[in-house]
Amino acid sequence: MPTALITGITGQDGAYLAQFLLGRDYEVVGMIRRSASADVVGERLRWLGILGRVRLIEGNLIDLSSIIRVIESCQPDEVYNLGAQSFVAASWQQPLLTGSVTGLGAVNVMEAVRIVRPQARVYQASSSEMFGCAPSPQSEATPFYPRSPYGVAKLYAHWMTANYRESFGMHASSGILFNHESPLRGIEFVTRKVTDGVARVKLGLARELPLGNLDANRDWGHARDYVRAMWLMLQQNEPGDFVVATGRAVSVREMVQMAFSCVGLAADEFVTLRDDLLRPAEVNFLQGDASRARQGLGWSPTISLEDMLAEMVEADLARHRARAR
Ligand code: NDP
Ligand code: GDR
Repeated sequence: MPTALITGITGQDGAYLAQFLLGRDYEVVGMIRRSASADVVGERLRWLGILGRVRLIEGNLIDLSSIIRVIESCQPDEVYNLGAQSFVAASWQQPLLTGSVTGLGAVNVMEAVRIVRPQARVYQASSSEMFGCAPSPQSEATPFYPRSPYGVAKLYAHWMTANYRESFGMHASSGILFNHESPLRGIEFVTRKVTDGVARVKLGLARELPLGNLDANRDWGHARDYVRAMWLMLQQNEPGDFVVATGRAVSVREMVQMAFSCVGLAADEFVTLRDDLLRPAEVNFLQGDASRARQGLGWSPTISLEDMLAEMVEADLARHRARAR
């Protein structure tokens, strides 16, 4: 039975990846950071019904010795580094923390693997934010131009992944994933904020939904599809970099309209614009070209944006109804 170590297992992707790997008979180990609120750790794993099936070990991305201990303890065959300060807007408020966790944290993981378990295959969670304002469609060949402290930190981690691959012969791959969402998406990200807002409005719990820039375009996919691509990268004989995207760009405005239409309401009646939700620098247009992943990994997305938003709205309606009981 192969063993996989996931950093960031308590996040959206970590939870879906754990579920995916359990379905393939992996032993799944998750590194979690110590919390004073231990009772809420693992909410997403609980939601998927797999909390009791994964082994959780404490460690922190900014503490190399803790990662070394985690790897010594579980001797993983595959390491998925999904842990990060991943909220772009917060990266201007906490640029140093973002650099430490999202950038240097990835190097700590690679150092720990190099020292303890160099034969393990490593996945680094890179991001379309690294493209920033580079022209679309963006592929592995597109020059990077990050626009946020988060994007810059991810770009550092991305190049360090390539550097460990080239310097030490490690099987280290970088997945350049475009936005992917699900009912387990953090409430601060725009799709989930919107589907939660739609549910509140529908149930009479709110009368408006404040948003920032509606003109940005994103290439949105479903996290369930995207964790499959992560795994596929580590099953290849050779490591590499892969863009993972749907190839369809949709504006925030259109996405909001789609989400409200799921409950038969018109977005214009509820959306308000708030300047304090605008970012110091914006990424205007992301649209990925995932040809390499399609050809090299045999990967393609299976869930449309419309179906995903419907699933998310349903889940948020159910959450609010359950709370009201
Ligand atoms: P989440 O924000 O949902 O999860 C982040 C995870 O990182 C959480 O488990 C969090 O733990 C953990 N974490 C944060 N800081 C530390 C730390 N210092 N030490 C250990 N763990 C830490 O992110 P997603 O699941 O959405 O994304 C997974 C990865 O993929 C991230 O690296 C993200 O940047 C990247 N990515 C995501 C995309 C997306 O659209 N979702 C697209 C491209 C890349 P805790 O629960 O304790 O906060
Ligand atoms: P992003 O996702 O920054 O692309 O990063 P987010 O959902 O936060 O923003 C997408 C776009 O929506 C606009 N927007 C708003 N965003 C938020 N969060 N809240 C609002 O109220 C709002 N109004 C408009 C934003 O300005 C932006 O243009 C996500 C994260 O998961 C990263 O970790 C990941 O690397 C990238 O996707 C790919």
